[in-house]
Amino acid sequence: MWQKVLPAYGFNIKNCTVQSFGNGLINSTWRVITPSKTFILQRINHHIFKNPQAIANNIKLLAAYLTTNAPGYEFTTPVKNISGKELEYEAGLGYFRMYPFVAGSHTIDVVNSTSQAFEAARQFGKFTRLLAGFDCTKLQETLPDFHNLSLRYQQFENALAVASATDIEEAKESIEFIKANYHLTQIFETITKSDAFKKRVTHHDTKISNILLNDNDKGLCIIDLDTIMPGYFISDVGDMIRTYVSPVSEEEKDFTKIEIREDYFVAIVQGYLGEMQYELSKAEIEHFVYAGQFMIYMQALRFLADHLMKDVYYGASYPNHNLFRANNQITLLKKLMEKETQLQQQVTSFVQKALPN
Ligand code: GN1
Ligand code: MG
Repeated sequence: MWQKVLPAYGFNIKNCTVQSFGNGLINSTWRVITPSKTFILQRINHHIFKNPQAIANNIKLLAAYLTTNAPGYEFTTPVKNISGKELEYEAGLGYFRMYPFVAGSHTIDVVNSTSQAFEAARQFGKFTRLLAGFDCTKLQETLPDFHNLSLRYQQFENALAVASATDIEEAKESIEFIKANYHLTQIFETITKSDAFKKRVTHHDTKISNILLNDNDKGLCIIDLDTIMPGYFISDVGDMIRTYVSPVSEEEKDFTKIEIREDYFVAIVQGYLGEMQYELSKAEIEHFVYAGQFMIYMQALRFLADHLMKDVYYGASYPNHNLFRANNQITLLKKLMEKETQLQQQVTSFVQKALPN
């Protein structure tokens, strides 16, 4: 489909090499090598992002603020097509945008050193910190209620109401676990009502592949800016805990490989709080480990609901794929809960050490 899109940017497809890039579940991404420069082309899944223009507007506002208030900060913005637009619409194919490829950068799919976890956490923390003075209510919600756990729980219940009896029977234990841990949703509800929890500019997809690293594995900048919206810090910290702390991803079917690596957790604390400690309230810092529980629980119930709804959202490449993913996340959540006290203690000691005497 990129064959139809490249001419809109003035490229002759005969001179371009195009490779599929990354492994996101929602959007499609390609690397486009032209004789002069390399680009990243992405198709926005507009069944999910129903208002692609909102993404483009948000990025423009943030880029303008950062250019003035944080000159030198690397923030990748889309290139314009030949009609001067950042968003390219192709009838029948949907919306696309193209980013310049940052020279000397690479991405990784799996965190395999604490320093990578630190670098990523620092970049996501720095991003929110640099935008602390930006009025986040100016941003549009590119995915309304994306991390609204109450609504996600409701969707899970709706899925249960329409699922087949066989599917429910097969997923019985997983369903019971989600229901038994409903208190995690209630904590979220308390957060949304509390003045101690602030909405800030939040990335909402802090997986490691959304960080560009340089040749020495130092963080360069954040990418995948579609879900940047006002949000709570628990979304960003939570998805880092969810995806960096275990040596295996949500795709792993051998759950004995799922582990909580405390040193990786500490790397997230150091990287993120090194930037954000003085922005966060005491109550927010006390919910650092909860952030991980919140995101893992929400991901588990989203996978489970999708399984019960016949994989309409995430798709599946083998039978029960989303049930496996849900159970993987449930295993991770159980292991995180076992270590809650000792991990939160790591947060407390970091904060105490960092406080000026
Ligand atoms: C989706 O497409 P990708 O991989 O960036 C999902 C995230 C999930 C993730 C799980 C818009 O992200 O919320 O955490 O899959 N994004 C959307 O792998 O639903
Ligand atoms: Mg994404």
